[in-house]
Amino acid sequence: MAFEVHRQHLPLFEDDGRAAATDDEHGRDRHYLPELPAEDPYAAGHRTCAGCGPAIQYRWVLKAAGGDTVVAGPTGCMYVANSTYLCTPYTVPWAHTPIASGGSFTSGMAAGYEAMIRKGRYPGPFPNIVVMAGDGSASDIGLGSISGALYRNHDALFVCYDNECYANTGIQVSPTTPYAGMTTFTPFGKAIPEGKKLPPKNLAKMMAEGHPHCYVATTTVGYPVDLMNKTRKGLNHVGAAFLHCYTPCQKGWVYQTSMTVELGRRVVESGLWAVWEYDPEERKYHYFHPPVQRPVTDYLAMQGRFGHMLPEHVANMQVAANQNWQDIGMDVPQNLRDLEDPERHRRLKEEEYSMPLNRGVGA
Ligand SMILES: Cc1ncc(C[n+]2csc(CCOP(=O)(O)OP(=O)(O)O)c2C)c(N)n1
Ligand code: SF4
Ligand SMILES: [Mg+2]
Repeated sequence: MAFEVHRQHLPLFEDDGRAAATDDEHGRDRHYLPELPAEDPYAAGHRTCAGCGPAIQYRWVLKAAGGDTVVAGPTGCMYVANSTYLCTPYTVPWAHTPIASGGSFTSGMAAGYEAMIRKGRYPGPFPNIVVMAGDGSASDIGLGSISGALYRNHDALFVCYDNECYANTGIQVSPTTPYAGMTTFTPFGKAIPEGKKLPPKNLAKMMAEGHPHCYVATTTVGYPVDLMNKTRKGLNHVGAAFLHCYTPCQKGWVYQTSMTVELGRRVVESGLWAVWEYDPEERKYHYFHPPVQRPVTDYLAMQGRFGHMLPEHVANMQVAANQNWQDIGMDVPQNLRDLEDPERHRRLKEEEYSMPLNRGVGA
């Protein structure tokens, strides 16, 4: 006899456009949060760095998923820093997988729960099944296994927490490291002054285009309600879902620890990260259009990993950002077009250097 598999339905949090607000000018609360569940399946007491973006993402995703959840984590910071011997922050079942097998392990969990429920060996309902893999795992070493799981359409949420490097082994370059991002494998020097020459891999678009039956979305830790609602939509979707989340790495990117959430907004406002959702029913992308468009320097200047960039590198980055604005259907304002010219950056730098040094001390 086969038993029916009952699936959970998680209600969405009220958003009301406030998650998209970028400043208080519009009378909206910049870091608005609705009533959240009290449960915290990723509790305090882990050993990630202060300001760790992936830890913030883990907390919001698991808060949104709730107590009836099972989690897997491939090797990376979020495995190592969260599983010191005899100590774990999880209040829900969690398992480590090798870095290459986040997709296959999670497929097995989803198929296993389905089979056990059908045979009457697990009382159900079908739990929320989540795997959260780093960018090194999801976009590189474990890409094949996640793609396989999406292709076979296992009912689980596959998340890539993207800190744009192989952080855990010493901040090495990964396919999602941005152009000019300095890592221990892409140091800047005479031969390659920009550090990294290649642009980042567009992982989420690969996943959406290659697996059009899946729910696919991107988000950042700068938009907590968006992150939690996309987690819930991915879990409510019957079948495979993929969520790509921008998560700053304080140690690897070298910025002030309190700026993680701010970076999650600025990367979007500077056109370097698009927030969107792909709806498999309509087969359409829905792009978020931020109300503010900034020069890329507003974002780059906050991080030590970009401190070596020369005017021509900054201009290249602005060209890429302007292309991204067009790709999501937004106009490029003239001031951002002007910043495609390296000369403009050279002059701005000279003006900055020619200012009196004691201007900030009452002169
Ligand atoms: C097959 C394999 N190659 C290399 C490693 C070494 N390794 C452990 S963690 C890690 C970094 C993973 O990077 P990412 O997935 O981006 O997670 P992060 O550390 O950035 O959180 C690497 C390379 C490994 N465990 N297995
Ligand atoms: S190295 Fe980066 S990703 Fe790893 S725990 Fe520290 S801040 Fe988080
Ligand atoms: Mg990483």
